Amino acid sequence: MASTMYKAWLQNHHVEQPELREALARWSGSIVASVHTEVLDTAVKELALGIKQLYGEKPTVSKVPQSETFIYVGVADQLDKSFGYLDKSEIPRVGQEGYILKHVVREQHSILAVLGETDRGALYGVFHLLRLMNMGVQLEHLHIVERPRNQLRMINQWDNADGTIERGYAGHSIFFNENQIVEDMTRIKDYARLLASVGINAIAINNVNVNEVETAFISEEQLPAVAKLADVFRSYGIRLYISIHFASPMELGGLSSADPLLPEVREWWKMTAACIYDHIPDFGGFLVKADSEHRPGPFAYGRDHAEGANMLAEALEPFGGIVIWRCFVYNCMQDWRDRSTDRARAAYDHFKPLDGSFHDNVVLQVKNGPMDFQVREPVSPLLGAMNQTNQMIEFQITQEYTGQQRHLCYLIPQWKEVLEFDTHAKGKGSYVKHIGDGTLFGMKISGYAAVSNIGDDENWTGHTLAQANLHGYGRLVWNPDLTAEEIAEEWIRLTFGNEEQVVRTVADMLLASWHIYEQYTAPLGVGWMVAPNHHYGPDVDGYEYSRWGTYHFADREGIGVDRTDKSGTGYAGQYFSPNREMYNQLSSCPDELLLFFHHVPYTHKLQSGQTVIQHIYETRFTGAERAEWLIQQWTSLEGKIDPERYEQVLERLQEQAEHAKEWRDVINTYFYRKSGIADEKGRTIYR
Ligand code: GCV
Repeated sequence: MASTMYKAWLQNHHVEQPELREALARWSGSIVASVHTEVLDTAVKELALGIKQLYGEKPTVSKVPQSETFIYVGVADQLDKSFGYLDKSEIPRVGQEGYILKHVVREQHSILAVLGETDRGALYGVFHLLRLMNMGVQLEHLHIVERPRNQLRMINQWDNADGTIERGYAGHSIFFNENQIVEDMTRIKDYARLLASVGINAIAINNVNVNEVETAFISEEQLPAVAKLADVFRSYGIRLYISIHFASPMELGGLSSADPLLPEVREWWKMTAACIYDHIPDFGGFLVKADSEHRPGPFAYGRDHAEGANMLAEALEPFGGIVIWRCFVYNCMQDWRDRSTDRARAAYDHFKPLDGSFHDNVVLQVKNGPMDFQVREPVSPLLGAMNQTNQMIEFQITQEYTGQQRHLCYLIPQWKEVLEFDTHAKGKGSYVKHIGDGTLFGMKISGYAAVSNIGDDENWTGHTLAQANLHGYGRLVWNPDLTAEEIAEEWIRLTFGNEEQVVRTVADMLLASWHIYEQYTAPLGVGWMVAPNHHYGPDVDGYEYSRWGTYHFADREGIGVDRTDKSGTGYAGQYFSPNREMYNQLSSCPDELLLFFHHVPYTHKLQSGQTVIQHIYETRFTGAERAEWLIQQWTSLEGKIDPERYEQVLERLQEQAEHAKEWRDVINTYFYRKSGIADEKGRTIYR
């Protein structure tokens, strides 16, 4: 039997309360469905399994009703053929992935209908119904119409063929082992279930840094094994994508160049695409990291990103495939002495001039911030800056810079802030979420991608509470108007059950955790200050004299990066007005981003009224205290959470609290030594 850790938010806890059992039991005996596709088959099986786990008995599944009450699962265009209790006129258009959950009473029949316009819609509808059952929601008079707001709801695996995972903190890859694609697909199927249950519809299975073995995933030899992965994901409505090596024509095809304008290179990609679609007819397309962090790309041939991406797009176009081209492009060989280069500017400077030159089946994948998934960054100014180019937004679920799944850091509130940011690209109300859903500029392709946080650890995510970030990402990109509170509460109920004390306590912990992490790590938006390479733990000057372009410029007078138009790198000027002015002016720059935009003395007064130095001390002390508070909250739930998960989380929280003290002391001491200014409250700062 799968452990509670493993089942994550698909627990389907056995329903004990008699009233609830009685209310729901009437529908739980019988499912009616006319299964004619694989995905619909998945939907019916998931529903039957869920009901069995919830109520203890497996429902019957039949094509025609065998009792007066039943759940009907189907797709709209099959209705006439199925039976006459529902007709099409009652069914609003819900799109390719939407669904209706409706309680219908007809003559003596009481039907709970789960209807999609397509089988994928029906699958999402089933998972929604199971959520309601898990949360004890009344199903009588149910009438819900849902459709996802965003088109691409994607997961990026950073898994390598050797079984390691770049920035993975939860064990080894579930996809690859010793340079082979795994043969036993059980765990991959369970992952597909988790993803589909929150609406994910696309996955890139390998790291964007593509090494030798993964380069060959698009070869005739490897495609049969890749196709098996595609089969598993397909049955859950998820399309498979591959990260490719830009120089594949040389690495695999034996050509002497990968120049995107050479006819033989273009021909090679076309043949390769045809071969991929022979094996995987619904293949999604390519994810590409090019000319970034030493990856090959079009620059080597004097070509630009559009020329590179369009070549691939042309090869995929006849088959309906797309190219997802990442904008994480910057100079990673910077000289720290060179103050004129600003890494934050790079994505905008590279891509904005190319607006309008990408093919229709290219979409640019832009990281949420201009640097690299720090605990606090401004929203990337590239989002909104291109009104003739498909764009999607990239988040990082894996906690590379946010505690590596050893610290609790619930990221939904951070992502929510990004989605609600007003870019002013088309005047007031030009929110990032409307770039994500494509409506701001009427884009053909748009959506979200996020780097996964799972591995082969029993609980998938290292820290059991980090499961909430994977769940929350899916739910948020299904509907960006859900609040972080709603998403957290849903996850807790599905994961730990409906006991109110558990729900309230865990929600408080999750919702406070991002700020807590921010409080004891790098201050006021300046970022980094982590140990180089592995990025865990404090090292204030770890990157200060390196080539990565990630500096804080602290000296004895002050700290921060001047990115203003007047005296700095001009990065602030990449935003639309009035954001540009807001960031340029000291008086209006939000405190939490002050040091990202300005270099100020330690004695500078924040809008909060505190000086920068006192803020640094204050928040480090508070952050470390609040990490202890997380432990108190959790231990108040002893006996209410199963021992396995209780102990696992406790152990991580204890490590976090210890480590938060290390952060506190390293940062406080560093700034005390630099500034010579003491803490106003005289707390312990080591000399
Ligand atoms: C996959 C950061 C990470 C790298 C990652 C890169 C990227 O630099 O540290 O591990 O590489 O981002 O997003 O491509």
